[in-house]
Amino acid sequence: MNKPFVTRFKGNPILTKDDIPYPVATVHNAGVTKYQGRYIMLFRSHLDTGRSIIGLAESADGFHFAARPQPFLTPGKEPPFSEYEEYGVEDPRITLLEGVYYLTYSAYSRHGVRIALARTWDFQSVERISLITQADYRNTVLFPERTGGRYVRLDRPHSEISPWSIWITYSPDLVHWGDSQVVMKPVQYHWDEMKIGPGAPPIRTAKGWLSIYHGVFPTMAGAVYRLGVALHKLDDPAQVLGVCDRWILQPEDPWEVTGYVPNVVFTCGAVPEDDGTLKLYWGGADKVMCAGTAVIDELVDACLTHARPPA
Ligand code: BMA
Repeated sequence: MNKPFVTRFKGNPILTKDDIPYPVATVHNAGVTKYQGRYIMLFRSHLDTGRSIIGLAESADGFHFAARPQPFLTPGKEPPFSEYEEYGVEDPRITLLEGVYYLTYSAYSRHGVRIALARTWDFQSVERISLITQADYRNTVLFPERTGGRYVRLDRPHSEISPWSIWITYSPDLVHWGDSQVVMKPVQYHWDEMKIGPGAPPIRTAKGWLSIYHGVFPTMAGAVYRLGVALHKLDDPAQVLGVCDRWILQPEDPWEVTGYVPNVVFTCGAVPEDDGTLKLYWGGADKVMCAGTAVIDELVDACLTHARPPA
């Protein structure tokens, strides 16, 4: 048996709807970062209407989280956000970039799903900046640094013609985005053959940007969501140096196998630590939040030594 890449925290799930002081049906797909030495988790919750909002939980150790009494981000009330967030806000990612914490999240409405950008300095107040994609996009992660003077993101447009793939897009100002190109595609009859999407915002390592992504496999019992890793070139992240052939995490625990949507592990965030490990966070079956640890060098080496073609 292959050695697992991710060691699950023994206290999983780390956050569930029972821990939330307001009524929610789920707690899942959270972005996580460190702020003033503490861990901040922005988690998605379904309401009983089926629409989603974003809450905030805090932790000293990255495993034991306490939720704030009020949600952090609910559908915007001012144009243009009021129209495009009418059906909810989902799957937040957090990137610390030039001293500001930026959030990218899915904005749902009758017009489809697109990505909104917001920022906070203190996780007390949050300021919406712009809607930064058209419909239909999900899973957009900002790199924590500029490349060649430009801001960079990985994103995942929908397509009727091609399996949904990972793209890269650039911006001079975080608002206007372009120069898109596809960088990674699902591989046929492979664990990620149906579709892939960016997961956690990329992490800088000595050998490249580590990207933890999700890949989906269709089965007769529905889709299975797993996590994989890819490495992008530091000074040109459009170049994928390697994609690990194996997944690094698949649904195994009971709360990953059954829940709101069965057989899902889905990440929106990972926190690198000074000791060379990272804390990985994932939603289990779209219902609870889970955590685990991995050794960054092992993930990087897996991209380079067990590589499958990126596209
Ligand atoms: C995707 C998104 C995610 C979700 C996943 C599994 O399409 O909706 O938010 O976790 O499906 O249901």
